[in-house]
Amino acid sequence: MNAVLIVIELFLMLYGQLVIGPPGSGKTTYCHAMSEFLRGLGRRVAVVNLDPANENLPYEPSINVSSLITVEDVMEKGKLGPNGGLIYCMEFLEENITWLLEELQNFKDCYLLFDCPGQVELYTHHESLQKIVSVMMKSGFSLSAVHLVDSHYCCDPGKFVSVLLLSLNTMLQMEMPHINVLSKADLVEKHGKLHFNLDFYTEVLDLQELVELLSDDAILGRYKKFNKALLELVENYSMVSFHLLSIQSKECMSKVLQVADKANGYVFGINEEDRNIQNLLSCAMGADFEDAKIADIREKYVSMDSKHVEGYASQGR
Ligand SMILES: Nc1nc2c(ncn2[C@@H]2O[C@H](COP(=O)(O)OP(=O)(O)O)[C@@H](O)[C@H]2O)c(=O)[nH]1
Ligand SMILES: [Mg+2]
Repeated sequence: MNAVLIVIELFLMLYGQLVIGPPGSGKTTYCHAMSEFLRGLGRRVAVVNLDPANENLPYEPSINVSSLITVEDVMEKGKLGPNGGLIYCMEFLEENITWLLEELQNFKDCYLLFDCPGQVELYTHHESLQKIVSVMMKSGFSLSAVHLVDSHYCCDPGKFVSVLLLSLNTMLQMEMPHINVLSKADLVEKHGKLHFNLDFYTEVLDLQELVELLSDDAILGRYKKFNKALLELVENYSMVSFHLLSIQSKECMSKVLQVADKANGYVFGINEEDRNIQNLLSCAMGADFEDAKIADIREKYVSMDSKHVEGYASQGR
């Protein structure tokens, strides 16, 4: 069956999330936790494992790319390393996209969660995943990218700059509705105190504050102009902001689901029984105050006594 016929068969809009992000950012854990959370809300869910290197999955995948191709086979037969093998697998999946579309036919009544590989080149410049998503979007799928980045990068200003650039690059490359998420927020200060209040990292509004911090750094201080220009670039695009997530927190899971549903249009769809006008309006209007986005995490996980936090707060934030 070719892709055109499948487009015709998929007359219903199918909603879901493409869960992406660097290795270890929590994608697989999120897919498991979110699938349980959604089932608890009464939704039918299918988790699709698109990472051919994923072993010991904590969830039962409805579709598993490993039944099409595995990294071990590719590495052995193609004499490739793990990274090259993974890239080959994604190119193979792109060529065999009809396999995936046919498999998805069995889950037309489900909300879909796609658990993706962690190689960042797949999101920053390699084209296979973007093309796979593009074919799916044209075939009647409405997906939002949920881009997870480990929140411990907030503790280091230099690393936070690279997270900002990675997120912006990924948004531009993937060309789809997108939300950025700082994962493992319960561990946010495990590797050191934050220099600013949490909303500095989630709202991404005044990045010039970071330039000053970077200038204090013995190595990065030499590149003040360069860092300033990079941060201006992120600010000028005005596209990057973050939501906080700890999978143990129902409030966080609910908030991330709400924004993902708003991004993929699930909340505006017409074929789900549990939708109501209040849900739709509150989601459409973004009814939560910004502070509610971080209040739960701040109370539970972040100490508020650091010098910078006080300084930042005293500037009216
Ligand atoms: N404390 C904490 N750990 C998490 C959270 N999410 C994921 N992890 C841990 O992060 C590690 C990497 O997660 P995994 O889902 O395998 O990352 P992936 O490579 O992006 O799929 C695992 O040990 C998870 O238990 C979270 O919200 N809080
Ligand atoms: Mg994984």
